[in-house]
Amino acid sequence: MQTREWKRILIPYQQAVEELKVKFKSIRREYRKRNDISPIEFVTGRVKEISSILEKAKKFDIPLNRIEYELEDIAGIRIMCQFVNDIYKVVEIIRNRKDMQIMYEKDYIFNVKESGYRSYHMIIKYPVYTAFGEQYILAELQIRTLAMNFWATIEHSLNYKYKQGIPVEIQSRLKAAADAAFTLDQLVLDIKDEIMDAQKLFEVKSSLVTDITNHILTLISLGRMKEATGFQSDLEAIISDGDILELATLKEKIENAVVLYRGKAFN
Ligand code: 0O2
Ligand code: 0O2
Repeated sequence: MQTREWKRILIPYQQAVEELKVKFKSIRREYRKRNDISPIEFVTGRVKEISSILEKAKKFDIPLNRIEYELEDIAGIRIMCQFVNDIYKVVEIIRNRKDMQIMYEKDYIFNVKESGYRSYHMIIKYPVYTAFGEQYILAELQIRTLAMNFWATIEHSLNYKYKQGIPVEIQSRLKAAADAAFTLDQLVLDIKDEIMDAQKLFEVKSSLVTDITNHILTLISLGRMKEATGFQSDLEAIISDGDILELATLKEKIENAVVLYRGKAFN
């Protein structure tokens, strides 16, 4: 097959990866907008390189005209989570969607691979609307924690270096590193509530500061420079020494001031 032909075949996969990235990033954004903690930390995606497609097809004896039906990870999405139980929350979110049809799932967290690899895989069938009509493609979703991702990234590079196979001695060290990464996941799960409280506090604080700053700008636009400057210095003082309650009180005060001066401006 010529490169031009490959490029044509890969178009719907590229589109699927872009669309799926947007969809999963939107879930994260929505949680954040609601001042809630997202089970999704970050999302990446890629279309498999032509050379890797050919290599995998050869390894599994897939004829070129069957690649689109039998190679499930030409379109690949990776969803990273902070905590192991977030992975299962993301799985539930995906199971409840109507725009992705799950073909099958592989839980490499319960069924750890020989190498030490852990992740949750979902193979989905996804509709893509191209210029020439609707087409269904297969995509692989890999859902994992930050620690699992760290390990898999390192192991992947070593696999690349040792084309003939990673030496046994390094393999057993890698296995130990995978178990250490999983122990880390378990340890942070034990203090998850503490971590989430701290993150939530941070989210609430930054949202209050954004609101107050926007109100200060409104006061300036209403010509209330003196009041705006007063609120600005109150805000700076609270940011350096105050707490969240003081921020909430300041927000209420400035909201009242905006209502008052807006009323005066329009009367
Ligand atoms: P933001 O503002 O950083 O959240 P893209 O095409 O750029 O949307 P791509 O090319 O698929 O995404 O993947 P890329 O560039 O590897 O990373 C995708 C997103 O994941 C980027 O965020 C990265 O910042 C983020 N990312 C990658 N590695 C890490 C990591 O180790 N930790 C964290 N927290 N984030 C990471 P965005 O989407 O550009 O936006
Ligand atoms: P790439 O470069 O990441 O795309 P396999 O039997 O592993 O060859 P299979 O049966 O199609 O492949 O599916 P499986 O086992 O679910 O693995 C699919 C993908 O999961 C792999 O794609 C990797 O991305 C990841 N993966 C699976 N096992 C390991 C592992 O031991 N280490 C790391 N780092 N990643 C793994 P590709 O095509 O192998 O590679």
